Amino acid sequence: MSTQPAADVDAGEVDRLEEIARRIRVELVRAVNHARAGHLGGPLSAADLLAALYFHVLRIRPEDPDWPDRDRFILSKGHSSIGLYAAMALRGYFPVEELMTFDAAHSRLQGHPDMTRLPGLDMSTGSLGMGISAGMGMALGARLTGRDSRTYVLLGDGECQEGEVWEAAMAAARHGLDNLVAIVDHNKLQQYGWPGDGPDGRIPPQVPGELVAKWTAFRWRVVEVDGHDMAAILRVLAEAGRGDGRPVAVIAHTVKGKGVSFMEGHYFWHTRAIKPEEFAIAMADLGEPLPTGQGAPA
Ligand SMILES: Cc1ncc(C[n+]2csc(CCOP(=O)(O)OP(=O)(O)O)c2C)c(N)n1
Repeated sequence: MSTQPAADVDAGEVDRLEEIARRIRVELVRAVNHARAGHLGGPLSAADLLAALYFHVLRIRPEDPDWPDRDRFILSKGHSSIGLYAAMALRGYFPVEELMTFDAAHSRLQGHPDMTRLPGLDMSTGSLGMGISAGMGMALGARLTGRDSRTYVLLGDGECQEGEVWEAAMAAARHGLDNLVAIVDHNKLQQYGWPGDGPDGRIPPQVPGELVAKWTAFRWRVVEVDGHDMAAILRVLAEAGRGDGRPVAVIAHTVKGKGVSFMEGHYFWHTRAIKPEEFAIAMADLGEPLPTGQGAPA
């Protein structure tokens, strides 16, 4: 649940988006369970951000995905594709049932986003670090063509270890791209990490405060937000991208595996096949208990 919505955020809209985020989580866990493969921890940590973006922030037309004046969205942490697909399906880009084709050889819904297959994707991603460079180019392109279009890029905190992220960050600041918004899903875990004294016995990708310091040093405007507090997310994104001559970095504090009790905060749920009894618990956690006898624990 979110904290008390501020006066500037409509409480009904917050409730609507929280329910959509819950549905995104349900659909993505179902699809990964069905595929017997795929990522879970990262898509679950990003679900609230994706709900806010696809159902409130982005100016998009699912029925006209190539609309030239649309806002652009790039899932730079492309391994979280199933979260993006769930948001897109619920928003009307394609039938929700198609999510069950996730990761199949001939599906449009590949393990990593493929813009040559699925209309509505602005970029193919999966090789970490590249999405923000493409987003920088799109933001520059919007300015050169005089379009009032913003570009939003969702990155992982582990991904921020890639040097290319900082090349793009430096160039975006140099060009004063205040139509560019980078959102970092700061769940403090990556794929395996390194054993150590941190969350889940791992060294986190950054020390506390490091991302704020680094994006600030690269001359971006930086805001921090609880990435599971819908009202706070809406407030922050309402201001981002309407800038003061600087690109904006939103550091969203999140929990890997958010919403599924036994996945929360555990790096090994980055990607793992779900057992039937685990699937039943996950669905119950997400408010969609399975009918008795369908994988329910004894
Ligand atoms: C260039 C590159 N190196 C390695 C990988 C393999 N890989 C996929 S996800 C991942 C961890 C990413 O961690 P983070 O960005 O924190 O993602 P999240 O925790 O949000 O899932 C790695 C190393 C990759 N996709 N691309």
